[in-house]
Amino acid sequence: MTSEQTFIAVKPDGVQRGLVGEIISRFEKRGFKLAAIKLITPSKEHLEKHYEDLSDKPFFKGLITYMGSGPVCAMVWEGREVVKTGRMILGATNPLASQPGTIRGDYAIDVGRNVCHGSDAVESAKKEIDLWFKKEEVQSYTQAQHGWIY
Ligand code: RTP
Repeated sequence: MTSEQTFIAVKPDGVQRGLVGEIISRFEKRGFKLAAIKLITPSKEHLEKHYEDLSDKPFFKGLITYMGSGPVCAMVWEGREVVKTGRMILGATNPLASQPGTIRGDYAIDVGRNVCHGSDAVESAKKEIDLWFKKEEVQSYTQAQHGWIY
């Protein structure tokens, strides 16, 4: 069974609004497995690395300030095609373009306060997981319900 991992974060607005449990719940109920989780207020340097591909965008400075404004709930989720499916669970980057039933489509209206982040590809997920977590913080285990979901 091929499985993969993705990096999902509840951004500072999502943490302040009490949406952490809701977001975890959606991934759990879908059948994905939580491999790592922590609350962290990321430094400017950390965020500049995370968003280095966007450094020439006009919204870059505001994005770094927003993302460093409070605790972020950083997570690693695991399962079959979790990178692509995780992005579907989150919805489109611009919440106004997100379908109802997605996290952004249900809880956000502003692209600059879009509640959550999800890796956009398997390779970037690996880079992001390495940036946000130490090896020993990511757990490897078999879930009791494994055989029922797959
Ligand atoms: P994310 O990394 O947060 O999951 O978002 P994404 O891949 O869907 O979108 P990306 O283009 O990588 O943008 C990263 C974050 O930058 C903020 N943003 N603001 N026009 C704007 O003001 C604008 N565009 C993007 C959003 O918070 C977006 O999630």
